[in-house]
Amino acid sequence: MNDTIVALSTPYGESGIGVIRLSGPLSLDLAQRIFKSRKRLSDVPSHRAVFGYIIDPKTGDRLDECLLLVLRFPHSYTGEDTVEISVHGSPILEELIIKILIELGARLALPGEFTKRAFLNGKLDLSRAEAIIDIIQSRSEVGLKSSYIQLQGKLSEELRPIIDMLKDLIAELEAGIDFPEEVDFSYEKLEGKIEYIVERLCKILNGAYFTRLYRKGLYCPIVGRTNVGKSSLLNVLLGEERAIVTPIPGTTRDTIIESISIEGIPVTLVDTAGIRDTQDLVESIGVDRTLSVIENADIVIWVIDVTESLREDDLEIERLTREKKRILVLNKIDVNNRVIYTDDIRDLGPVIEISCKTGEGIDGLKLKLKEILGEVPSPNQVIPINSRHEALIKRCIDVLSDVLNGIRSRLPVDVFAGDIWESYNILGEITGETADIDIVEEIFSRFCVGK
Ligand SMILES: Nc1nc2c(ncn2[C@@H]2O[C@H](COP(=O)(O)OP(=O)(O)OP(=O)(O)O)[C@@H](O)[C@H]2O)c(=O)[nH]1
Ligand SMILES: [Mg+2]
Repeated sequence: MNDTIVALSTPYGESGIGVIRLSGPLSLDLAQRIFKSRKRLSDVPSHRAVFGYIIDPKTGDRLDECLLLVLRFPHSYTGEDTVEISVHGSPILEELIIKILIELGARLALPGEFTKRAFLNGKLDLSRAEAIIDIIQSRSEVGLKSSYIQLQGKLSEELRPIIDMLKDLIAELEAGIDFPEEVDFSYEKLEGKIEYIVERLCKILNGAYFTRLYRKGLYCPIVGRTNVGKSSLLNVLLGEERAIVTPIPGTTRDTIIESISIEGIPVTLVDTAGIRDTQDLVESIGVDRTLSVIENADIVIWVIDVTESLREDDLEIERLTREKKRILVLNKIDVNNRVIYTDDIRDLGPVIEISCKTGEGIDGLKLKLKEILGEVPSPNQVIPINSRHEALIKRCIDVLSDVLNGIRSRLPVDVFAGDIWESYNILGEITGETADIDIVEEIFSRFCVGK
């Protein structure tokens, strides 16, 4: 980390301003060589912006006017000397400045490298660094709030005392193994402590469902056989003519994805190709996609046409969605020749009657979705944990359950001491203190360049 990195930190393309960021020991020196102002940068205090000119160091030509911000070690985002140069947002100019800085000795930053340096310099732990990606990628206001709470370190705060307890336990057990006469050891006390830790971990795990809900929302495909009105339903829920609707069965061939918001939670609606046995190649690819969409669904909206009795294709959908939470939507209730009624299919799940043509029942369907969402707590009542953390905590609970079994069977301490070590290592992967370099690399590679 003793080199100096540079990247454009704003999106590439014409814009009001573009920010070029330098971080590392040579930041101020390199910036000084392309920058002219009344004051030398070495005399500018930290967190101060200076107005000046970008110059070409070879010719001395002025390239642009700019504002330059000096952030000195250790009080910067990365924990190193950092310079942020705000220039007019021209991609040609930004590229030229970066090229010159590289010629002078800087290196182009890798994706997420500024944040990785912040992590390696102890400015952030790993779970907080991950929160930064989530903030950048958030798709809803609640998702943003939940990610910000993670950035503030709520998960780390919850884990800290648990990790410390495990560390103390390990020290105690090791002392007990080495000097059995001097340490008074009790299975009961150890059991109590491990039970307490497992309980705390289970409580943290409860946050996973809601964190996912805040950040990703509900994934909610609209499925059914051809021509029942799936695309019509997508359009009414969105309030716009998004998908093509025709009386020809097999109109929708690809999945169409759109989002609506219910009580601030993003609900991703997916219009799918109607399921039927088909010889048409394009349509059959569409049908395959529908099957994988169903697999990932949180809730399935199963649309049934009330003007025709259930066919083999409908029964196929019933089988495919049986294990899922689903809402049965009886569509086309405006017509006279109705043959299916709620009582006929009540056993298959909650039923809502609608007409996409008149709009009848649509509010009822939205209410039903809300009901399925249930009481969603506000993000500050939930410990934010992403799927990586969730998997690690589950693994940790498994390992500690084995330890508990060992304790209850009164096995010798050295049999399960290793598992306690392992549980400590697993939790350390969340904060980063015991994370492998590969894991760290993988996490930071998900960032954009310049962050
Ligand atoms: N009367 C009546 N007709 C409807 C209603 N909803 C849809 N339709 C008609 O049913 C036909 C099929 O509608 P789509 O929305 O294209 O059906 P789909 O399920 O998306 O069909 P595929 O994409 O082919 O699987 C169209 O002619 C619609 O106008 C409704 O509530 N009442
Ligand atoms: Mg369709």
